[in-house]
Amino acid sequence: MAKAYTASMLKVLEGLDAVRMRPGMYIGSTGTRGLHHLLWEIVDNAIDEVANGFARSIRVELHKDGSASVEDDGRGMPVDIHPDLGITGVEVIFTKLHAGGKFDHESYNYSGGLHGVGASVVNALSKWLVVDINTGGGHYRMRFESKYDEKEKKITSGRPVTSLERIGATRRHGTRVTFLPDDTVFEDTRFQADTVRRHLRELAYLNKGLEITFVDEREKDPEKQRVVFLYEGGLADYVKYINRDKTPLYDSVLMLEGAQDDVRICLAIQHTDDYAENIFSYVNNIPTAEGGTHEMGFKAGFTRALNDYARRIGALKEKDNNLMGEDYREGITAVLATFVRNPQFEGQTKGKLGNTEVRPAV
Ligand code: 28G
Repeated sequence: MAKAYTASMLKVLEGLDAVRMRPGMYIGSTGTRGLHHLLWEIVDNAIDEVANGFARSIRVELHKDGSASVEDDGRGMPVDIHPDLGITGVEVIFTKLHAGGKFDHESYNYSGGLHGVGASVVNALSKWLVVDINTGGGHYRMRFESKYDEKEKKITSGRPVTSLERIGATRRHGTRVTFLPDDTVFEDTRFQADTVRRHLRELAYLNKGLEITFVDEREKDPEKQRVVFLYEGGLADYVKYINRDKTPLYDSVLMLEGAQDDVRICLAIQHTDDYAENIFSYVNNIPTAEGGTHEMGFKAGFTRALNDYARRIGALKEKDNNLMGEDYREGITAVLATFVRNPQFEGQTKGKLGNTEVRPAV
């Protein structure tokens, strides 16, 4: 048992070294996009905990030493021993490569192609990473480091340098991850406040009711240090935000939500006096700028619904041809968010997914 454990663990840790050898394969680039991708990766995990119905709020902090923290108020990563691997769930999460990277050929690729590679990739590309877990019973901490190994004559990535230590009692629950991106991997390790703010605002719009607090401890102006994003109107608020300097043709924002099988969709629409159409679509919180079947389905359904309506109220007579989609979309601002349940959540019924809700305007 001990021997098998050591062997399998060695293999796992070699995986982290492979990430450092070809970072671009896992996070796209070692430029500023790749750097921020580390942060999005951890934020995505926190959002999953929210989407699954276990957490309500997220906090993102940028620290003066260049590190970043992400915190959720969910269940806390599993601190018990994984039956097959013989290590704690926490250690599995930070040392085992997960689906999403090209490492795993079975896994899907989103438009960005790189989301969901997992916390282990962030660990591998950080100088150090600390995870704090509150289970409702105890406060646990574990630390990982990447450093030059004299014996191996290379950098060993993301190695545990402590065990998962119980450092106190608590009634709180949640996970907090703090990491320092490695300056030997990234061209520039400075997180950009504007980029982070924009991304977090977008996520708050896409996930109605999710509270995201952003704190930039490097910011000198105390007014700009802290901001909370929380949109009870979700995509309707997003559309209002996009139309803030335009002239809407009516006050309300049409909002549609529905779910079937493993897909949940959310849609918000408001027309303006513009000529151009402005459609933003997403799958699992990732922008799909090139469109896709979700956007095509929306357009086809919207055209049909309005033609049907036009006939019903007599605006189109029997002899008239249907109008074209472009006619109905002139000046439209629409945001379409599609959520597809990942296979890993098969059998899971609790949470936001699966709650079908269709309701009219705000
Ligand atoms: C703060 C920064 C990012 C997370 C959890 C909670 C659980 C978890 C995370 O499980 C996946 C689950 C069991 C195999 C799950 C806790 C079940 C029971 C969790 C995060 C797969 C790992 N108790 N919170 N992962 N296991 N927050 N925030 O990463 O089946 S990750």
